[in-house]
Amino acid sequence: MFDALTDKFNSVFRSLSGRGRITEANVSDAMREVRKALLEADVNYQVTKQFCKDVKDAAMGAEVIKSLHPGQVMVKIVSDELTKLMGPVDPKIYYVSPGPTIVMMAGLQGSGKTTTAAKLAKLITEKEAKKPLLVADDLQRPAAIEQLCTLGEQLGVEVYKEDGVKDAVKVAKNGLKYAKKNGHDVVILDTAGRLHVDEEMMNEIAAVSKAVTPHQIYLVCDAMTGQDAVNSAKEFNERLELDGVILTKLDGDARGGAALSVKAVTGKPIKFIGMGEKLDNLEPFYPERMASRILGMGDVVTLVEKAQEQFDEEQAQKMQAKMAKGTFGFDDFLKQMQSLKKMGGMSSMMKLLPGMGAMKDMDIDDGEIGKIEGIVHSMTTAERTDPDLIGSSRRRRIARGAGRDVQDVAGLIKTFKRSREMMKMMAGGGSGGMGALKKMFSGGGGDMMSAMAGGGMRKVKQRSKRKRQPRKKRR
Ligand SMILES: Nc1nc2c(ncn2[C@@H]2O[C@H](COP(=O)(O)OP(=O)(O)OP(=O)(O)O)[C@@H](O)[C@H]2O)c(=O)[nH]1
Ligand SMILES: [Mg+2]
Repeated sequence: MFDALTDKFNSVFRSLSGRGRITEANVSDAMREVRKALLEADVNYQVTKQFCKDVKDAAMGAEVIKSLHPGQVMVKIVSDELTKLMGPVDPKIYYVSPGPTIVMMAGLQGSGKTTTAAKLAKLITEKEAKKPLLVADDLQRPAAIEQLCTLGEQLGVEVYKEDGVKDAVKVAKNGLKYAKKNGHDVVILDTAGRLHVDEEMMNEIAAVSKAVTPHQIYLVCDAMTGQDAVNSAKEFNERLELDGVILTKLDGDARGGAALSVKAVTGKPIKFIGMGEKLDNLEPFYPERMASRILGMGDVVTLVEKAQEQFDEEQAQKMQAKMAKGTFGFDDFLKQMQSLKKMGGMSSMMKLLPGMGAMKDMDIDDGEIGKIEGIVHSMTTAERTDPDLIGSSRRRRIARGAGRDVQDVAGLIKTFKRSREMMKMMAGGGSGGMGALKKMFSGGGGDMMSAMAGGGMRKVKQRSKRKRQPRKKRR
């Protein structure tokens, strides 16, 4: 997602890092690059212009925190401005009482209305324990009713339909009546789409809207159509009382233009995002998370903020010197873990790491650290300083001592060595303690975390590996 933008932002931030201070000149240079990248990503021209101005103003006014580096301050500023650009949003669905709450989907042909109606039905059934009714109110396309019925069947959600009828207002009204009679909390209306915004479609959907007065009207937009999606959103917004936009096919949107412009151009927030064809690929939209995704960094901003509160600068400097020299041993490793613990526990930190978002539902027990501690404590002092000493018989001894499998020990040593290599590489940049810490998390975090997690978390290790692939080429 948003690969080009992510790469561009990264190269801009890299060019700023290593400089002592943010000056007007280097911010201007950076912003020229950012502007180009945004326009290439199909972000609306006005939006781009305003965004770059806002970032520049914020950057010029920003106090550069001593322990951070200009590149990082810029990351934070850009992230904040991206968040502002796409927000604020309210990801909650509001229900009326007494029900049913009426939700209407509108949008161009093929934008994903029918699929999204079904996804929404699934979400509110599972997460909010409601009983929705899907109403097949697309009477234009012959197969539309059947498509919705198939989806309804898959979900076990009832679909209201009338075969051979052409009056969308009538079907909507009857659907609502049916829902009231049968105790449905929510009615989701699937409507017809057209190739372009045209009078006939607008009249039909406006008539349906007037007849049943939906509580929520969502415009479904295909993110892959970029500016076209934004322009159609503008037109729909002029004719209907939109409550929000559902941006679909973000999984296939490599540019990000629509995601970034929709709110600024229409004034309507993105409420949900479609992240795939499967029915559970619908997520509430969070601007700060999207900003992090665009910047390709997990929620590193929060991580840096947290680290800043908790991290011992002096200790960090020492660690960094060791990392740079490659003399970072298992004892230092344990110290790092203890720092992490202080920052709020492994599981909460994991969620903030780049590429680890997928694990947010997984419960990572801080006890995992204990297992690694056990392994490290079974090593001799010499082994902790120089893991190269550990051959197969020592591995067996350590495993016995820690009460773990030999593979667990071997796995920990292997990933530790790899992390150490990476740290050496990254810490060489001459940046301060925080810089090293941040880089470690944003670049080598996967390895570091896998190493920390050790044998008990092989599943996690594989996932983080897969996710990390694209980061490599940037370095
Ligand atoms: N990759 C991806 N595909 C999606 C997403 N949402 C919908 N689609 C696909 O987009 C295509 C069109 O989706 P529909 O739900 O039929 O679109 P529609 O707006 O109802 O189309 P009409 O009824 O013809 O106006 C289908 O192949 C969906 O599987 C998404 O978030 N990601
Ligand atoms: Mg449809």
